[in-house]
Order: sequence, then C-alpha cells, then structure tokens
Amino acid sequence: MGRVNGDAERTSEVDYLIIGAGVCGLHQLHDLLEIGADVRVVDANSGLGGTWYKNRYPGCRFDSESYTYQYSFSEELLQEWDWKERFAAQPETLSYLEHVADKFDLRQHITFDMRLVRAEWSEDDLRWTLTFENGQVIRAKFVLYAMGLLSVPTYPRIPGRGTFRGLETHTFDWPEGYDVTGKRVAVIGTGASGVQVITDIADKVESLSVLQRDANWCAPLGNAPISKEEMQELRERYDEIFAWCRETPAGFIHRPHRTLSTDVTREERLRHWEELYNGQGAGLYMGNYRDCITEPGPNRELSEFVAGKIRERVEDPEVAELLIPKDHGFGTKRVAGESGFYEVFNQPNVELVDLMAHPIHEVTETGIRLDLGSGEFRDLELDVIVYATGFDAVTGPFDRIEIIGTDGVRLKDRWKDGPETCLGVQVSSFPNMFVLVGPQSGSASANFPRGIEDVVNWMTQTALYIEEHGIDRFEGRREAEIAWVEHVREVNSKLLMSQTRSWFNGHNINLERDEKPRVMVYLGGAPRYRRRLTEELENGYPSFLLSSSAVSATLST
Ligand code: N01
Repeated sequence: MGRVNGDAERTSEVDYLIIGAGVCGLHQLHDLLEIGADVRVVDANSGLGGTWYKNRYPGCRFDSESYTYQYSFSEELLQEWDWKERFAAQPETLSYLEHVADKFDLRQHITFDMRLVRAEWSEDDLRWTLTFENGQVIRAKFVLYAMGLLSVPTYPRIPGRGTFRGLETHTFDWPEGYDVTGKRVAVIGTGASGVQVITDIADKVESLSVLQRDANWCAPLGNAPISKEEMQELRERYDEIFAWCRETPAGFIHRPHRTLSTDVTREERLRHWEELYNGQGAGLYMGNYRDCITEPGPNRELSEFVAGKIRERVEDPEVAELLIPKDHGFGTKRVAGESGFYEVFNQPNVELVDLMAHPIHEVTETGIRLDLGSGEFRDLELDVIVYATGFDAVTGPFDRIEIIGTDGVRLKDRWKDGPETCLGVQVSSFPNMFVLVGPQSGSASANFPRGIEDVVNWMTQTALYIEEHGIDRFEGRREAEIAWVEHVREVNSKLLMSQTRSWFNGHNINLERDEKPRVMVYLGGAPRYRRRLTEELENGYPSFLLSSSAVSATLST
C-alpha cells in the first residue's frame, strides 16, 4: 500500500485488502505477497491471531490435534516448530501465529485497531471504499473478508445485565490474566467454551455455579504433552498426515469408517466405542461408523453408550441426568472435547443449576437471581459472572458492517432471511468482494487451517488469473448462487446435524427457539468443496462474471 491521496491524508489505496489478521488472513497475506500482489491486512484488534488473540479464558485450547492445526505451506516452518501438547492451549497457538508473522515478515503489511464500519462499491471506478471507526478510509480493488466465524460474542438478554458490581465477562472478552482464585463464580453456558473454562477454574474458585440451559455432549480429549521423540516422529510424517487430513470430511485426522455400525455385532461396536472414548481427540465424533451421525437408530445407541459414561463419572445420579442431553443425539451438534469436566460436578464447591427448571430472573448488583416458581426466588451471591453463551456466528461479523453493493443493495438486506453465496466465496451484486471465511463455505465446518487452505489456494490462483487477464470486475452469478444454496441445503439435510439447534444452523443469536434454521455452513466435506472450487479454476470461472475494462470485453459470459 502506501499511495496516499494528497487532499485526504487519511485515505489510501491498495489492490487487495484483507479484513482480519487471524489464521486465514495471515495465510492469505503470505500467499498474495508470494505472487507479488499489492496487499494489506487490517484488523480491529490490537494484535494478530484473531480468535487466538481474543479467547484468553482459562482452559482455552484446541480440540483438534495441534500438528494438524498448523500451516503446511512451508517445510521450513513445519520442521522448526515444536508443539508442546497434543492439543495446544491458547498461549501456545498465539505464539505459533506470531512466530509465523515474524518469520515471513508479515507484520509490516498489517494495520491494527482498524474496525471496519462501512464498505461501499463504486461502479464508476470499480473500487471499494472502506471506512473505519477511527476515520481512516481505504480504497481497494478487491476486498477479502477473513473475519472469523466466531468473532462476535452474544451476551444473553437478561434483565439487569450490566448492573452487577463484580466482573461480568464473556469468555471471548476475558480480561488478560484475570485470576479467579478464591472467587465466587457463575458460568452460564455449557458449550465448548463453557466446558473448558468450567473444568479449568473449578478447583481454584471458592464456589462455582454452572448455569445450564440444554446439556451438550462431550467426550474425553485425551490431551498429553508431546515428547521430543513423538515430535520427531510426527515431523517425519507430515506429508502423510496432511495428505490424509485433506481427504477427511472435516480436515481432521479422524475419518468416518466405511463400515456401518449395523455391519458389526453389538459387542464389537461397544469395544470400538470404548477404544474411541479412551483415545485422543474427536475420534468418537468424527472417526466412528458413518451411520452414527446420519441414522437415528445407530445414533441413539451411541448416545446411550456415552450417557452411560456420564452416569459412571458423575456421583450424584440427578446431576448426571441433567448433564445428559435429551434434545439431541451425540455428534449431531459439535461435541466438546473435555478433560475432567464431569468429575468437576463431584467437587463440593461446584453446583449445577438447571435453568430449564429455575430460569434466570435477573442479574443484580451482587449476583444472579433465579426464579424458583410460585413467586419464589434464590439469590446467587457472586464475584464473577462468565457468559459462555456463544457467538452471533458466521454472519454476525458481516451484519455489523454497512456493506453496500451495486445499486445501493445492502448485504444485511440480501441476507435478512439467511445468507446466500456463490460457492461460499462471493455474493452476487457485490463485485470484487471475496468471502474467505463465511457462510456456506467448506472452510466453515473444517479443522480451520485445513479448510482455510482450500479457499486461500483458490483465492491466490484467482488473484493470479485476475492479474494475468487484467480483470477489474469479478462477480458471482445469481443463478450459480441459487444453485449453490440449494446444493448446500440438500447435502446438509442428509445429516442429523441439520436438525439440531446450534450455531451451525444459525441458532446463535438469541433467535426465537422455533425460528427457521438457516443454511450457515457447508457440511458436504472439504474434499468435495475443494473439487468444486477447482472446477471453477479449470473451466474459466463459469459461476462468475468476469470483465476487463482494459480490453473492454467480458471474458466469461
Ligand atoms: O458456544 P455454544 P461456545 N441463557 O454456542 C448457552 C468453538 N470453540 O462458545 O444449548 C442460558 O456452543 C447455550 O445453551 P443452549 C466451537 O466451534 C472451539 O461454547 O443454547 N444459556 C450453550 O450451552 C464451538 O462449537 C474450541 O441451551 C445460554 C452455550 O451457552 C464454538 O466455538 C473451544 C443462553 C453456548 O454454546 C462455540 O462454542 C471453544 C441464554 N440466554 C469453542 N444463550 C476449541 O476447542 C446461550 N446459552 C477449538
């Protein structure tokens, strides 16, 4: 960048502007620099790392294997980085991303504290004008959104929130280094974030109240340190590991069996599930018989197996029953990896509050008031309230920016009944705007760097094409968009996951509980998504309209 307008010092120009310096934005920046593009990254945060910069709550870590959650674009990088644990904690991951930025000299191309508030397309000069909260303006030929799927936290709508005199925080906004030792704490929410923070702080706090609405399924993570020998062995197998992950549906090391659960005896099934339960990572969830997450019968049997484990691990049978999900089967929502979560409820300083029976009436100056019914209330006296209540996922970051495309159309209006995208990478009427992380993209449901890799590689190849052919306008075709949304809907409908209430289906923003699900993520698997994107490259982008004013011709019609 660096071309500054004389009359407005705060306006600058660039060819490719990436919004977000997280796992995706950094990768895209690296690759566009490699091809010599004029590129810049901006980020609303004061440092790089995206989700790993923000999520500093105690216990935050991967639940995908560390060695699969790293970039594969540099052999040197792979060979020099040692992972300390099988499932790295947030500080280690952030250090890794900082190391990547330093190694490839990326920081000089990133500007922090730049919160985008408005982006407007101009058909006259085929540029986006992007306005930031701090008054800066950037004009860009192409805008690439890499804002993360889970970067807008949702605080529940509870009367009195904000009046509490102690610390009220979302897991995503955890104050750096804040120590809960000896404090009276309530955690609201038992999704992946809640499970991690609850497990980490339970034996440090004076008292812990876990406020649960619906229970979520969890399975043991099997975390452990990685020895030097193990690391060396992993390093030697990286090619094989990445080749394998590229062919699994979600980019993980775990892959569903070809065998159906009904092809084997019950004894064999139980033995296998026992092994998976005691294994590492998401094996029980992603490396199981394939009918376990597609067919209600097998799913019920697997759920009953996991429920049995919860009953064994939690001493109080009533608490155990509350911790067993009743509204969905195992693996039909994202399963949280846990490391002693259930044992926490055997501690005398921990209580589970069933919000279905005793909803929150209000937040008070001193804590939380529960409604016991019949006009009776119970006050929890607290020092800290933690909202582990999830995110306005996938579309939330876009909804917070005024994005205006051709003829004044607003993205917010286009997506008011749910997002529609052309292959998860563009939106018709929003030329030159690419979505690297967003709705209906394969990147959205895959182990992040693996899913991202496909989109980033496609984008880099596309940028090369743009440069070589002098393309100055690139827009998804409406008919291709309609076809893609239909395809995503159809593919997703084959999985039980499409029927549950979770952020995968848009139930993340305090929607009414019966509101229609939205087509948020693509569940067709990373290999299929990659093939679809590759088809576009190989066939000259049939799903997009490309034009070059230099040659005054439409190159792809
Ligand atoms: O959020 P969630 P999360 N009153 O939406 C409850 C990733 N992640 O931050 O189920 C009371 O899953 C809600 O209850 P219910 C991962 O992809 C990854 O935990 O709606 N409770 C639920 O219990 C994950 O899927 C890692 O009834 C309310 C919880 O809050 C995604 O982030 C670690 C409520 C929200 O669960 C999101 O996980 C952590 C209300 N008004 C997260 N509103 C890794 O390991 C919501 N809840 C990499």
